[in-house]
Amino acid sequence: RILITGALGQIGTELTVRLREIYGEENVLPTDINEPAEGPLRGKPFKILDVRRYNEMAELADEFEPDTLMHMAALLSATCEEKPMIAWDINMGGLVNALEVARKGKMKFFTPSSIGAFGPSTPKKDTPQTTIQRPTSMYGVNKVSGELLCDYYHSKFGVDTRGVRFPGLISHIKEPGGGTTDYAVEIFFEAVKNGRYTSYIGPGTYMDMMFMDDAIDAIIQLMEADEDNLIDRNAFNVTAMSIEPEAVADEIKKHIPDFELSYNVDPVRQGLAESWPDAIDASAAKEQWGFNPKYDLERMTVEMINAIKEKS
Ligand code: VAH
Repeated sequence: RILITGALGQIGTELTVRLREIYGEENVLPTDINEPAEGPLRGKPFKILDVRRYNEMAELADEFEPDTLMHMAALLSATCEEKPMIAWDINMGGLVNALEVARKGKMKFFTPSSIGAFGPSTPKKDTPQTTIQRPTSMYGVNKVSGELLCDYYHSKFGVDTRGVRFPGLISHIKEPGGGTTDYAVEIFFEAVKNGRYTSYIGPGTYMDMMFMDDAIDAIIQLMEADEDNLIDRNAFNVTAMSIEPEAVADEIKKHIPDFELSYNVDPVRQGLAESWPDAIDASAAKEQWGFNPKYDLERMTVEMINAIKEKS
């Protein structure tokens, strides 16, 4: 039985749907700070939970008795720069509450880190699994701290904590909010709707990205992996592609020839993007639990454009 926080988020929404398909609806309890007003979770079992409230989370766990806690609730990078103290409260307060609930309930635990856990002094190409991590953003501080805290709960208390460093995730079911990589989602929706997009990330700004189906597959694979094989357990680099706005535009033009890309760079999110790696090395995830993404830019573009056209 799986308790999920942040189930209305970009990852949480699709993770909940997939987990219910695999383990049965009655074995998955999605929670978030609001009720689902629309989308695939509407009208199905759901609980309101603010992860900053430890007692409410503990009571929910006592009632539902999960054996696994998937902690997906967090503010993303750009929002964290706007509200750094609220970000600390939610991202770190929420995480320590979730780890405490998992420890006391002897639950298996998952929470995602991010390429945002790296900083300007990290090697930008083929970024190793273990390397310098001096991020210069509140989000990055949260993610590095989170990785270390999850390692601590494993070594100190024996909690089976697991996690990956996600790249930018691209999806059409639930759009992200407040991220730096969100341009790579917006560009597809705008291309289908208006035939043009103004990117807040500048040309030639490479970042790692992955289609959401590959991200959900990765979570399931990691959680089902043999614990004895996991060396890096809480922070596996995972990625499917390293792209920049022009590359996405060129791929979109194969389907929408008149598509036009322009730029209006946002210094805050451009600064975040430039502080992150261009292309990370995912060999540890491949070796330790068989990470194997299926979507490259070409296949993802077909999927995104077809799905968005169907919705409109
Ligand atoms: C963000 N999508 O942009 C998130 C992600 C790699 C970045 O963590 O903040």
